[in-house]
Amino acid sequence: MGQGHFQQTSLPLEEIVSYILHSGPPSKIVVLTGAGVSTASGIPDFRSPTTGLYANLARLNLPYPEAVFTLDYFRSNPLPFYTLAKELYPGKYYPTISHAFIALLHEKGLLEMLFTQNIDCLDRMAGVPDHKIVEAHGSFKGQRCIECQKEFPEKLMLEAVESSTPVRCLDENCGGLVKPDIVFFGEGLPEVFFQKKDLVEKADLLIVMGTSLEVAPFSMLPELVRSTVPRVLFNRERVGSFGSCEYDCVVLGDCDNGVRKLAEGLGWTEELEELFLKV
Ligand code: CNA
Repeated sequence: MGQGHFQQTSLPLEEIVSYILHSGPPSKIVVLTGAGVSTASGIPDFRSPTTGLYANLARLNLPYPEAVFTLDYFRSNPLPFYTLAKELYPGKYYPTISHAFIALLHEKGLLEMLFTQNIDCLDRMAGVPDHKIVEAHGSFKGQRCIECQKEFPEKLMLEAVESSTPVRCLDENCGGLVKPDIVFFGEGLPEVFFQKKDLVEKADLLIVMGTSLEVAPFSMLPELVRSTVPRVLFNRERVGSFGSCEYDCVVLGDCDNGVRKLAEGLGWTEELEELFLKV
C-alpha cells in the first residue's frame, strides 16, 4: 500500500513496554520476519536498493530479477539459482540480536508463533524450537525433484550447491531438476502456513521485523490481527498498512536497534545479550 493514503500514527515504544509488563502480560506474541532480520549477519535481502540481491543479479544475466525464483526459468536455466543458493545456504552465517530476541520471547513463554519468510534457518540456530516456527517460504532443510517430487540426499545437495552445479533426480526415468524445498513464485505455500495463520487472529501482540511486506499471502498476515491489538514494526522503512491503526507502533531503523530498545524498556538487556553471545 502506498504511504500517504492514510493518517499515519505511531504509539511510543514505551506504551508497548508497559502493555507487555502490566496488562496481563500478553502471552500470545506473534512475530513476523523477513530478510531484514538477517542482513546484519551478512546475508543480503532482496529489495534494499544497493545491497539487496535483486540489485546485484546483473552478473547472472536474468531476464528480470525474480526469474531466479520461478520454476519456468529454473527449468530452462537452473545455474543462476544454484549460484544464489551457494550464497544463501545455511552454515556460513550466525543469528543476529533480532533472532536472539525471538528466542528470548520463547524462553519467557511469550512466543505464540514465529512466521518467517526467511530460508536461512537462523531462528532455529538462535534457539527457537521447530514447533514455534512457520517457514512460510520453506527452507533449505530438504530438497526434491521438481518433476516427480522424490526426495534427494542432503549430502549430494550440499556438494551441488558448494560447486554451483545443478543436479538431477536420481531416478533415471525422471531426471528432473532438483531444488531445495524453498517456495518459488507461483508455487503454493506449505500447508502449515494455512493451518497456523489463525494464531495471528488470536494474537495479543504482533511484532513485524525486517520485511518489505511485498510478497502475498504473507503480506496479508498483519491485517488479520484484531483491531484492539498492538502491532509493532521494526524496519528501515514503513511498510504495509503500518501507521494506519490506532495501536500501531512504528520504530524505523535497524531492527537490532529496535529490539535492543524494547529489551531495555522491559529490563531484559542482560538476558538478551547473554543469549546472543551463546548463539
Ligand atoms: P525484502 O523484500 O528484501 O525486504 C527486506 C526489508 O527489510 C526491507 O523493507 C528493508 O528496508 C528491511 N531491512 C533490511 N535490513 C534491515 C535491518 N537490518 N533492519 C531493519 N530493516 C531492514 O525481503 P522480504 O523478506 O520482505 O521478502 C520476502 C522474500 C525474501 C522471502 O521470500 C525470502 O525467502 C527472501 N529472502 C530471504 C533471505 C533469508 O532467508 N535471509 C534473504 C534474502 C531474501
